[in-house]
Amino acid sequence: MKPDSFEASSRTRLLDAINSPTDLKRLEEGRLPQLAQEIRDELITILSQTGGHLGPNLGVVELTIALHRVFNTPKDKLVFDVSHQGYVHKLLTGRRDRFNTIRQYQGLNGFLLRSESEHDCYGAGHAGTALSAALGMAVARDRKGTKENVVVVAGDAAFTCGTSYEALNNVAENTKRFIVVLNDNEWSIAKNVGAIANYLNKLVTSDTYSHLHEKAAKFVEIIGGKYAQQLAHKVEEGVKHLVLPSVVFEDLGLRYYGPIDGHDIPLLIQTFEFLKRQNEPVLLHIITQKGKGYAPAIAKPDKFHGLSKFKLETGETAAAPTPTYSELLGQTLAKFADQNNKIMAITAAMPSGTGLFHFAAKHPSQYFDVGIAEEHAALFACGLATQGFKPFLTIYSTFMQRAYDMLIHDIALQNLNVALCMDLSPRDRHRRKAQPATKTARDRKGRGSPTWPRCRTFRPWKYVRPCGGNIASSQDRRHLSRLD
Ligand SMILES: Cc1ncc(C[n+]2csc(CCOP(=O)(O)OP(=O)(O)O)c2C)c(N)n1
Repeated sequence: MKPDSFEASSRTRLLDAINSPTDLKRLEEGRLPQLAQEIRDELITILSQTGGHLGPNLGVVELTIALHRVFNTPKDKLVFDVSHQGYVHKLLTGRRDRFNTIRQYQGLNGFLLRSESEHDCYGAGHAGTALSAALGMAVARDRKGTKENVVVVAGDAAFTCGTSYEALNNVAENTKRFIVVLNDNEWSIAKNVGAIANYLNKLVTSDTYSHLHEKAAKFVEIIGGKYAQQLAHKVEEGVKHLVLPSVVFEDLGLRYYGPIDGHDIPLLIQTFEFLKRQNEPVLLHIITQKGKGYAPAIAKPDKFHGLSKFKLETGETAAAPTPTYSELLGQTLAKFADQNNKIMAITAAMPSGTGLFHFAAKHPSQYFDVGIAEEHAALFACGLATQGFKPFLTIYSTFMQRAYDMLIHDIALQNLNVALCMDLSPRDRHRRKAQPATKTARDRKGRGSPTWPRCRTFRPWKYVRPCGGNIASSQDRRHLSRLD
């Protein structure tokens, strides 16, 4: 489709005339940066009223525009990991006029939902599902003999999930056409952690590689054409193996491209056009900035990952009426640990949500953020417990589902002394005054998952819960102290 028949008046917003990805494809390429700006303005304005995942979405504006320029949903499949970064996709796929209902009663969901749009080929909410689900789609396509593209968008923290590697372990032997976009902004909710985060950082900061890569990209840009692309690829190939002794993704059978600027729309479009012609699985590593375009979100990526409504001018949110029970937990565990160096506090990528940042500040050597790896967190706690340590496994109820097998097979059957600190379970819904449990299906994944009732079927756990409205109540403190 020629990008010259777009008829929006210059006085109206470009965004107001985008009712489908087809409209986006009609727009002149030179006007896409303006569209990106309008999308950012829309995200900031609406989310200041509704709350939501602002930072992640501000970071993927150009990426999502480029994806919808090159690929054709719903035929092509875009699979977003977690899908909290799917708001821009919603805006471009016919949901712009209802965007102000996001996360509201009977409004748009805060995540992607198959039942909400034909452009949402896969629903999510929990991390680490996209690669496996997309691989299933790619294999189904190959079996059916159809030609659609399957593209995964996964954040760098998705690569701390074991499931992502379980999928990567199977990709190369099952399909030749599979595109993974690794959206690297260095942040999970908090700063991303672990060896993989360090590895990605090494790829990004390797001077020699960046320099030669830039040269190769320019070469492609100037000369164009298939031959040049192949030649440039050879240059990059050689360079990667010179600079990095082992390129993890290539060794797993995915051709690695990048890192490239994830805010450069022409470069992204050109790269996707190239990648979709490849007859081998590919991984494109893009660098983006979480919160791009909104200073308060850049300054505090953790807070603006997901937040309630805020003041547009300053990014301020209303102060919670009391500290949350999560904060109480973090502070109390820190107090226990003052007297007891056997206490270990574990989070799976949620130090602020679980209140453990209080603990981390006071007892860094007894604190572990293991990444989005609930199964590993539970097993790690088991190992500590077998050696006489006292692990506190702090995981939201909905994400504890991931570790359900470990709760039975490892903790319960071996009767290990592991304390489960489960936030947002059905029985403590009342505990967050600032974020009451939803009366709607606002974010279908999260609130009040039934992990705790299930747990009770296989072990006589000691159950302790805060019960006062005032978290400083002596009753609450007594309850918590029974955990020590
Ligand atoms: C199994 C699971 N555990 C924890 C979470 C909570 N969570 C939501 S988004 C997120 C971080 C995602 O980071 P990344 O994938 O890098 O995307 P970004 O927000 O940085 O764009 C986490 C930990 C989750 N969704 N699923």
